[in-house]
Amino acid sequence: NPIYNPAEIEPKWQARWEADGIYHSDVDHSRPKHYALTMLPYPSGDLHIGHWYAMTPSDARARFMRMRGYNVLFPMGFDAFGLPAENAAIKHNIHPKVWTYRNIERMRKQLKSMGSMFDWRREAVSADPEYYRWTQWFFVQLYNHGLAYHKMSPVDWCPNCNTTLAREQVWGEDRHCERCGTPVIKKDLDQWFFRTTKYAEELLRYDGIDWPERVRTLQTNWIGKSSGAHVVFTTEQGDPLQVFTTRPDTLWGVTFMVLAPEHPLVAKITSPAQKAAVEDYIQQAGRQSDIQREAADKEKTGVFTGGYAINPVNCERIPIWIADYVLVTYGTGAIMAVPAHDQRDFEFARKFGLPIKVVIQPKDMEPIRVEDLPEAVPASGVMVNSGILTGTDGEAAFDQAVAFVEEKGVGKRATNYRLRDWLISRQRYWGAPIPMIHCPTCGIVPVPVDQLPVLLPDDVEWKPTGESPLKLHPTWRFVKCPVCGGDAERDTDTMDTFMCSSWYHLRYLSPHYDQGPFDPQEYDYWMPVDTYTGGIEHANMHLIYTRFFHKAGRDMGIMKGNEPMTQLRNQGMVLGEDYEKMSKSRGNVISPDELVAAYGADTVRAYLMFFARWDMGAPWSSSGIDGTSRWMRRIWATLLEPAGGGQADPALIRSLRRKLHQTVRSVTRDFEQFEFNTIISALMELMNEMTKAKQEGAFGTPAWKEAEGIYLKLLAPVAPHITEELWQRLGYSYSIHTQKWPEVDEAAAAEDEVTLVVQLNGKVRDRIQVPVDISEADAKAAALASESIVKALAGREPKKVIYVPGRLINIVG
Ligand code: ANZ
Ligand code: ZN
Repeated sequence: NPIYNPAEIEPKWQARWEADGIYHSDVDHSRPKHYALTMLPYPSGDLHIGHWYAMTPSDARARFMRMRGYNVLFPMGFDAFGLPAENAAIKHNIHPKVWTYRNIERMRKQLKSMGSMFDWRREAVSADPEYYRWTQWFFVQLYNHGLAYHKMSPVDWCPNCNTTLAREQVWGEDRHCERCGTPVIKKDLDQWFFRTTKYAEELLRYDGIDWPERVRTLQTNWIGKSSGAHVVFTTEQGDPLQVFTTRPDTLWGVTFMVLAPEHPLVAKITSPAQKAAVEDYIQQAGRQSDIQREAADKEKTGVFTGGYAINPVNCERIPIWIADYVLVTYGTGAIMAVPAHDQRDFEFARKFGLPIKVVIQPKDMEPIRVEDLPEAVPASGVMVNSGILTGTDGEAAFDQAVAFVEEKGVGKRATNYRLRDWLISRQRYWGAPIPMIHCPTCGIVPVPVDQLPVLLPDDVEWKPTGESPLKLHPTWRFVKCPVCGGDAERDTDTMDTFMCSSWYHLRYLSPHYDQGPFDPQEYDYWMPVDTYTGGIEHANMHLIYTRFFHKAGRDMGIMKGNEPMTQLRNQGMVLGEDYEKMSKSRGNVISPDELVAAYGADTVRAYLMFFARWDMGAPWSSSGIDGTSRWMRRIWATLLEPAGGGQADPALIRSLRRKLHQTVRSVTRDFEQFEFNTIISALMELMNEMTKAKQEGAFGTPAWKEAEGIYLKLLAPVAPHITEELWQRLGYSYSIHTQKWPEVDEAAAAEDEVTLVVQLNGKVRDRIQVPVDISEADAKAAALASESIVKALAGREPKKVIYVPGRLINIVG
């Protein structure tokens, strides 16, 4: 008998499938379409077990959808630009391009070793000029539509990576760089931004998309919408000083104002006597992070500016302070302080001896004595000491306050978002060059689209100088202005790589198309993405950027529909065996290559689907994989090794077929619902049942042949190689992967017996097992024979027996 040897059959079938192109996503117009997308990897060098954990079930599900009769597009590519390549260049003196493409080569091989059904003709690599030509093209479109703009702004700067970092790339209390751990500093630079904030409101709506609640909540919090009002105070120098407040109803309780230390009016309002203290404080605040500054438990600090403002609702003269708990990046960077009702303002007032004025009397509290207040008073109740608002409460007070300031022309209703515009510029080499030209005469001019791509030069030196290596290139940046023909310079920054990954799902549609970013016909057929799978850690950046990108594309007439991805599902994380996150530095990384060499890809795939709930993840455990491996060998032997038989007890056949069709039902449902571990356990159970049936003579019967065929089809998406091999050895025609998914035979799947509830006068007394097709008379007789009924009736005749078929019998007695 042949033995199961994955090392032999896996490469054999992979080569055959590739040669035959059985996974090409061709379109048969009689079938519905399914675009299954899994997040593309960064070519860091090696595929790790986390990639397999994410991708195997996605692959299995795409295969399942194909067998279910869909035209399936399941592409793969590489998010190939980015810092690690450049850091490797500096460290190992290797060109980022060489490093990146070498890694891609290696990872592509690994991906193929999984036996995945990726259609490699659709591969897209974001660092290919034919790809980034269109990334640049999108940039120009956004610019032409007013969605990209240039401005000087302070940025977080990593002095080690020599680059700006997005807010999300700065981590921890000490504000370190996400990639290298170096503390981040502030720097002023000319930068490109995309107007993501224009879409803040629309991004809060998730109409028609099936995305996990958790992701929507993360996005909603990230966008951070607050409703309130802008109110304009006036400084004594006569400058308007606008604040954003969510509580305009507390305007009569304002006793001071606080500006962020970086606020532009600070210098002007500061009195000569306070100048030294103010400047000192600004210095000190600049060294801290927004997170540190916002921390609720932080001891309040601040300095009086010596300046005053006038409160527009009651003309009171109030002092202006600066303090680091007010952030320059939020709202207007200035607040009206209401210490009686805002805890941070309360602490500040107590610390610096500033007045506190109660303007809201909560309904369930004694009249408040300010001197005794231990903390801010909850800001809900009836307005007091508030001019025209006095006596009003709740929302009415809010609305009246807004109406009042609007009428006086000193404020209006306003909505504020935490979301910032997307900072695109990176002062690095290995990215898509920003296709803009700076002309001393014409200003900023986009590179004409017929001159795209602006190619990255190969001959650069990446010394960590703090400047973009493109700036140091002897010739690259010097160009003629496309408008006036005069001497001009290229923008020497490259784009944030999140720009590349915001539209890769579109490049897959036609990766070599050269009339646009994608072939519109392919777009019309395949888009939107039907199922997107990947990590929840992308909830805030990639998944917001890609939605923004799609909506902007729609408004520019390039894309269609409101959302790029209809359904999103997130996998959990595989931790190290030690319950820690897997990382090279911890030395707890599990290499899929070694596992494949030891067990074969099919076993690794099945085990990854089995050992944890896919959406939860779990610490890796090597011990369980042997069980999965034994199961594979058992399948091989049970289906292949001949046995006597050909005749079996009809009851045995009946129960084999019942189990078989119940498994078809549960596996189908579980694939639909992304519940992969239960697919494996159901298939293991069915194999147990089949092994038993084989021992009892079922081998070779029609029911056995049915079970054998269906078993292989159910397993095919999980373990593509062994199923193809057995399919062939058992004499079926190639390929199992183009077979139709099995249908449930409902009659076969039905249970033989049902449980009837037996009641006496409406109270449950017993439950009995009866054949499904029992007659009414037999059912009643069985109920009356129940021990507890016999006892309860004690010989009496029941008055009436009511039978609800398949459910219950009620005895009235
Ligand atoms: C007066 C007031 C009274 C406030 C009260 C709150 C409660 P969210 O909900 O997060 O949007 N604020 C405004 N800009 C700020 C900034 N740049 N840095 C720190 N705090 C800022 O919070 C809005 C509230 O946070 C605003 O409403 C303002 O304080 C403060 F009983 O104004 B409020
Ligand atoms: Zn010019």
